[in-house]
Amino acid sequence: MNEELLSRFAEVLPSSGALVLCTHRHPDPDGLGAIVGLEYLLKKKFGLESSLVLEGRIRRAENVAMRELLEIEALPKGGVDPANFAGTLVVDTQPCFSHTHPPGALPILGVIDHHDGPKVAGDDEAADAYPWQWVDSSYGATSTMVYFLLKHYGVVPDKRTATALYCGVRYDTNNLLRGATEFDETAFRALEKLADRQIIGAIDQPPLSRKYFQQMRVAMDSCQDFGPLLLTLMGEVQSPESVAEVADWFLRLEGQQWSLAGGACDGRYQISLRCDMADADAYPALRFIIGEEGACGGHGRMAGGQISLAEMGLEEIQDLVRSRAMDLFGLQGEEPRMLLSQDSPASGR
Ligand SMILES: [Mn+2]
Repeated sequence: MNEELLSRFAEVLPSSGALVLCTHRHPDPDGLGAIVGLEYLLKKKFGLESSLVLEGRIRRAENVAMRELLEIEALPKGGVDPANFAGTLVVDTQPCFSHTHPPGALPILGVIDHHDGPKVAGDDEAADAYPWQWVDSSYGATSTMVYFLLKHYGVVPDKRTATALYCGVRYDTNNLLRGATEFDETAFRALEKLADRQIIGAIDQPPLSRKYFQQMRVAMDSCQDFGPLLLTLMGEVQSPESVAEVADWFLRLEGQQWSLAGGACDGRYQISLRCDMADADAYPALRFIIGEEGACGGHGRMAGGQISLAEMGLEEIQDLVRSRAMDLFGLQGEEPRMLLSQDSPASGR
């Protein structure tokens, strides 16, 4: 942990006033957790108010429940009056990522993120891009980094903040099973003791809409089994999160190694790639599959990205993704089996 870097965070903050906190479009529990954690730190330690700006609807049931139960209120994106704020802090993403659009009229004062991407720590250009930047992919969650930032400044999270940060750590690391380091484990254990168990339970098992089950039926009907790869290229989907959810879900098929899912939503073809092998690196794999046509980011065994539907048609994008995935996994000429076809083995392969 670079304590000197953490100390310098205080230097970029205004002496009074308010900040905007934001994350990537369609925020996930880690982005929300990191925002709530920072909001608390700014208030408690520095006496600064902050307003959250969330871009894109939150539709995954767990994320909706987290937002409602923790009463995470946000300004509409167009509702930021630059006169009221000194600057912006960006969490769980980087301003250069295509799915991230901080309010334009405000300076970006700081960035906290654990994703690899176009610019990462160590990149000279990135190091000077903003007054303060803590980008380190050796953390499984940005919420872990925010936990350590609170700790550095001697601030103990209250119950709501601890619950939000805990959700962030556990969802991004899948309960410390995915890409978690000793830092994530330390944060997880400490936050677990402080978090609200009733709320954690309710976020874990939220009510699911009928649409959810309809979407899963479409996914099951679309899933092609290539052996080392499950490929689920859907058409229009209900939310970008459902693409990630489908990729996660099929990864649970026994013996599976990679799960790639895609679906069209909000003018973009969303793509999620997952792998269940310990040392797999999903980001370069998805970077290859998306190529110059789109943008992506990722961490460890998970990566996500999108290709705009403005210039390419849905089928054209699906063909491109399929063909690059076949190239990458050495599956050219392989005949897929539909996951649910009658001749699929009931178990094993
Ligand atoms: Mn994250």
